[in-house]
Amino acid sequence: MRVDVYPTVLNIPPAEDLAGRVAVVIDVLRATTTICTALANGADTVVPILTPEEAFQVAADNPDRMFLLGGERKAVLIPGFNYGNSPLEYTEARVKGRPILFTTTNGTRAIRRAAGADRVYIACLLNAPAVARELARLEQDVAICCAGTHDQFSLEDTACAGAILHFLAAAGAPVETNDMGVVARDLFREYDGRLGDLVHLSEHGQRLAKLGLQEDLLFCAQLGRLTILPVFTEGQVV
Ligand code: 3SL
Repeated sequence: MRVDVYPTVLNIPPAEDLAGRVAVVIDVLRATTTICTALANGADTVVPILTPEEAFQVAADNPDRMFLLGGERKAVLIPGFNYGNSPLEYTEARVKGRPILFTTTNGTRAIRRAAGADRVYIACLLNAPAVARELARLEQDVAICCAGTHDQFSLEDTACAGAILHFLAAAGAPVETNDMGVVARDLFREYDGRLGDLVHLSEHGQRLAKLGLQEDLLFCAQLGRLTILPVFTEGQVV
């Protein structure tokens, strides 16, 4: 199977190039970690939305659905939203059974851009081994789509892509990858066992640390904590 890694939202191939492939979207800090955590804690669905205005509109148009609003701009809570983009906010007590309209700077854009693939998985370090096992089972070509940060390469998303490649190899999958995939796999192997260091070293990690979000960094760096396989289908992640 062929597994290509794309480092930023801008590099995600157009729909016609994703057709026939499985996509995996990664935004370790913090959108896909938060989505996986919310769903693991029983959220009904997470709807990736591009702008806060659109989120307010969808909520106003569907009052019966009792949407929660979550996400960030510049890493902080959007005025009028229920929750920000910290996975620690999405506890079972708050989200169980609730649909969430979710908008973030890079992550939700990446998810929407990957929509042309046959199937779109949402991944982070928490569920990377489980996602790799699923890809090995499917035996289909894969596009690993890293969100990156503000259209730049990010260490943490690349390492997560590398973790998926590493666990695919461990599962015995015969994988061919692109140059970005080689870099990603080597980066993961270099930091395996100390992913917390990598997340703290990353530019975005340092930005979040300055905002006092060190606990988020520790949480997002946990490899294999979850086994869920969230899928983006018909406009929502379930
Ligand atoms: O850009 C995004 O999608 C966010 O995950 C960024 S932040 O960690 O909330 O700053």
